Amino acid sequence: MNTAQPNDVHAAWLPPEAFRALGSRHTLVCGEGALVDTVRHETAQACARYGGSLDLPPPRPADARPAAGTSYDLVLALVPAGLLPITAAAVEVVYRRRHGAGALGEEGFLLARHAEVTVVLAEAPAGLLYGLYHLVRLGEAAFGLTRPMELHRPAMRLRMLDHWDNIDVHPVMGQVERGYAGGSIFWANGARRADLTRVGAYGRLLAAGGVNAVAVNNVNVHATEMRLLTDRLGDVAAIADVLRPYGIRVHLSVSFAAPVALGGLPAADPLDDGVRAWWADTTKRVYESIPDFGGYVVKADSEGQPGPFAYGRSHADGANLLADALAPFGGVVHWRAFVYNHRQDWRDRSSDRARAAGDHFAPLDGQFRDNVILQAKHGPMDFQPREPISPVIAAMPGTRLAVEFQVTQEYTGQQRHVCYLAPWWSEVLRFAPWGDDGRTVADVAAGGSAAGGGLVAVSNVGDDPFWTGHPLAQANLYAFGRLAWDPLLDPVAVLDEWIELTFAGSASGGLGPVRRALRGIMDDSWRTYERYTAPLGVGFMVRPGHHYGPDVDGYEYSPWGTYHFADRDGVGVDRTRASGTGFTGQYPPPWRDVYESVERCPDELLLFFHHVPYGHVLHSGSTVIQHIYDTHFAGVEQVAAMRRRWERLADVVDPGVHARVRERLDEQLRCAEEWRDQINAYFFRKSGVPDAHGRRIP
Ligand code: GCW
Repeated sequence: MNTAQPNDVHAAWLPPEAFRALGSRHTLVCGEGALVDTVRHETAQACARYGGSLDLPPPRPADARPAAGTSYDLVLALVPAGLLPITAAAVEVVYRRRHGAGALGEEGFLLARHAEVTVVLAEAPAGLLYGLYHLVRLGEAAFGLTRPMELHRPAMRLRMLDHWDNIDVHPVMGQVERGYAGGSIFWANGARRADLTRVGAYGRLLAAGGVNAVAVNNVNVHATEMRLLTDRLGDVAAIADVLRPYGIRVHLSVSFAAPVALGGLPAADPLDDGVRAWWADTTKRVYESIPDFGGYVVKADSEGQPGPFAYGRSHADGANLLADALAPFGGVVHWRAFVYNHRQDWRDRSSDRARAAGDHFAPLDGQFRDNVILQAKHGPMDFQPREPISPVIAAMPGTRLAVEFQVTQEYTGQQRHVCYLAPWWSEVLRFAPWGDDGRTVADVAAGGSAAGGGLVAVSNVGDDPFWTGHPLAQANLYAFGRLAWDPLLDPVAVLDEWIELTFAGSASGGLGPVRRALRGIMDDSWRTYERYTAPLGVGFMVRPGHHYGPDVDGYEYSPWGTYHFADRDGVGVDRTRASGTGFTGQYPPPWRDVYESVERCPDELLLFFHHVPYGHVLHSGSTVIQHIYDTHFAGVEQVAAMRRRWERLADVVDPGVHARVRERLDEQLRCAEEWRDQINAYFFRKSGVPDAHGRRIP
């Protein structure tokens, strides 16, 4: 195993310096298994660099008494173990008395400081690995004088990244669909990469953030990629081998039509015995070569992908077919709820893309097998910078639900713009669909007494030397894992963690100036992005196809169902029950009534739910038209300020990183000005209402 970075790659959030505190200690690691070996390996490397030492205790009988007289600074131990030194044994006794065995679960760990020794205990190997990376995050603070005992367990069992990576370069979408960081780390030019060092380094980064599952290919499954399930399965197994030491399971996107395309069957009808046998047999083979395979991801009857509708069957029939094939091996199927008609008639005002997932899936609640996870995008449309939550999340109490985010910045600046998304995700995760006293979106994804579906996100990495194109976009990948582990974390604190880990030791003059500058640039960057793009939740004013930059009417007369309905009098989509598409009725109370009411609807979602005149007065006191002008002028000024802040770090951070971010900020400013001018000009021309402050609108 090699935890070294490939030479041509920047270290992201685990540079060697992040291991200084750990590496200068005298450490004992107790336990067996591949993930414990990873812990040893990480510790040994850190010690080699920073002068500490690592003890590998010889196996002792289970009834051995605690070893006295040892002087470790740090003990990382899988319990129960009979060989703990006396300090760690004492911590174990307290833990058992307080919590009882099993409280840490498969992935949890405990951190304590006792008699000047830092102790990390876990009951399963993955827990020890997460404990190690937690220590790295804490740095010297892990070795402070006192620390109360802390117990850490992930809120979500499944914390997963989907890759929209293709094996063959797709003529329109390229190697990575919606990828903004170069080619795929898994695939290049029609084949698996021979050198998977980069994949190992990726697995390590993900483990340090808390991610434990990765789907290695695009949900739009094309002909070559389809064969990963059968004759190219060896490629998936090779990737699984490299990710396994980091506690990451591999999942595969499969085509619903595979029995036809790969198996030569006449149809893929989910109720056909031959089709069921084909999936059962094919899945058995997958587990023969990858015993810890995670499962399948399916996009069916969506944007041209095949699905059960072709056979007059429901999505429950389709999902259960695959679930039954996976069940004997403990696998799951992630069945995506992103199903809508992309051949809509824009003249038909009654159809509404926002309704689609709810209309298709809510009636199927209770019909899915236990190992089906219905994967719903967090909003009803498509990863816009502002949407309400998808009502599907609140409509299916009898179904395991996963919430899907988009780390890759398709609609949020494509990794040319700084847009730290964790505050947005945090808002979504904390949202309480049944009102303030009820469960949150995070609670739904985590599951109650039954297992939840967890969190999934579309990854943003590629073979770019900075991993994510925009070096600051790494923070989104890190934050996704952290929020999936603990959705209540403060996104600003997570950003701080990322800054500490990433720039540890490499910033001349200490971390203070870097932290201040990055906080100033990133904390509010999602809201800044929102300000200079489509206003008040209306969404989709982007250029069709590639989705970068402004085009107010780009999708206005298109079949994709993405409209704003601006005319000379007003703008917005009437989704009320009273006079519109009725979408508000998909929410439970209180939101069905809050969103229904033009008075009560939150400003930031007003145009998502209502068509209002330009003179409509917002809660903020501003009119809609003046709000549009003001936010667009302000957004651009904020980007200019970001750029000035970054300039001040010119001699402070790595020159390569500095140059790359500067180049991106230049583009962000150019593009934000373009957005401002197009949006302002468009609405000025439509409405004829001048800016109250007389600023220039072209
Ligand atoms: O956001 C849209 C993208 C498609 C993507 C689709 C999906 C993988 O524009 O490129 O396809 O969502 O989520 O399936």
